[in-house]
Amino acid sequence: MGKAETYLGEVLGAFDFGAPVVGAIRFGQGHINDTFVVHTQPEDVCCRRFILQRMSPAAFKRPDQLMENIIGVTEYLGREIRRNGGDREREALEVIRPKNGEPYYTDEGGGAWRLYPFVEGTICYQTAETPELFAASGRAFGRFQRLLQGYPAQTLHETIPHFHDTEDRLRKLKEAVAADSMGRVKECQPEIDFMLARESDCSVALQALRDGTLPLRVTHNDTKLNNVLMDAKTGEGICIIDLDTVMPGLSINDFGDSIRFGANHSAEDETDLSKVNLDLELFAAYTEAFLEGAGGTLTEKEIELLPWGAKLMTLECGIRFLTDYLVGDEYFHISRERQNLDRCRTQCKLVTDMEAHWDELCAIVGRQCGK
Ligand code: ADP
Ligand code: GN1
Ligand code: MG
Repeated sequence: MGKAETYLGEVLGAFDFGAPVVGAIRFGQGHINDTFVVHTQPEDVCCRRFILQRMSPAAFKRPDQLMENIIGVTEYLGREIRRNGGDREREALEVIRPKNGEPYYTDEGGGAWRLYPFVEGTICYQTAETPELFAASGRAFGRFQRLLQGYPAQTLHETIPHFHDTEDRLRKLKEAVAADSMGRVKECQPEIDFMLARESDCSVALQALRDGTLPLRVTHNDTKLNNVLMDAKTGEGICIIDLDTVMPGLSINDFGDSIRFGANHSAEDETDLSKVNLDLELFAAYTEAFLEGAGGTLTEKEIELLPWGAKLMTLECGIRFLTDYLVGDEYFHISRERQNLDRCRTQCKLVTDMEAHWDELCAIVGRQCGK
């Protein structure tokens, strides 16, 4: 399929931006899609920006189904936001169709591209600078789940099958270890052993789903801090983005993925592991705010299992980074060698920290439901 830049000219011509395009440059720090910001020059205002994305061909095999999900979810969110007196343009993404009227544009190399308005006056953070900021992201993700409570889950396509199937993720790791196609297993034995030692953990949430202890909901499934845009003035979480993985899932995973990424002060690929530590204050701030945003939609059992969401999402992400390293970095974008292994190591460190502070995590969550 080739580099996204090869097709940029063709793709820019396929959309009507309503004004001359001044330029398009790579944007953001997502690991999956090829994201560009497009600058245009209307006559009346100084500049109007758009987000143009080529959906990752490695991650998404059916862009048609993916975009059907996104259009369904963004239109539904738009109606809910308006009904609650919110600002639809800033609080939910809106798909802009190409000139051919399809939900997205397919370039000559087969790449699938979509367009959104750039949500102005917002900041996308990579680390939680303060507990207040992290709490604001938690409120936004909790609210997102509440707003989608009534969404017809059966109409959603599974954009990535087995996405948060931690048992399956471990199985794939074992296959990658057995194949050792890049000869990298020898470098990662401690990390492989770390994951294998936690095999029974991988079943905790899935088993709770299977036996009906946890309900299936419409969830975001990729709740990193950089997937919520924060209002530049008020610091509130304004718009949830990166809706590629909105699918039926578990609320504890949405909670947990945010904790994994945001409840520490280091980058996901930090190589100095002494800097990678779970911050209990951030954990507590997020927990309170997520539940406030969710506004009573979570059951007591879901709340009780929130620490498991945090541990499992971290473990699972570590397994995924490690698997991707072993197969030759096919899935997550990398900008340097061994980055996926470094990412895996931070996740192992965070899991270790969570295990060491398990009782405190449970106590923080327990306080939220009066236990
Ligand atoms: P990925 O799946 O690769 O993470 P995202 O959809 O999260 O792709 O987009 C990558 C980055 O682009 C985001 O982290 C954010 O910085 C920026 N971004 C995406 N959509 C918008 C938007 N509509 N307005 C402003 N910034 C956006
Ligand atoms: C990816 O797309 P992005 O960068 O927000 C990934 C998540 C991982 C995350 C790790 C569709 O998120 O599942 O947790 O990287 N998204 C997809 O940083 O696989
Ligand atoms: Mg993203």
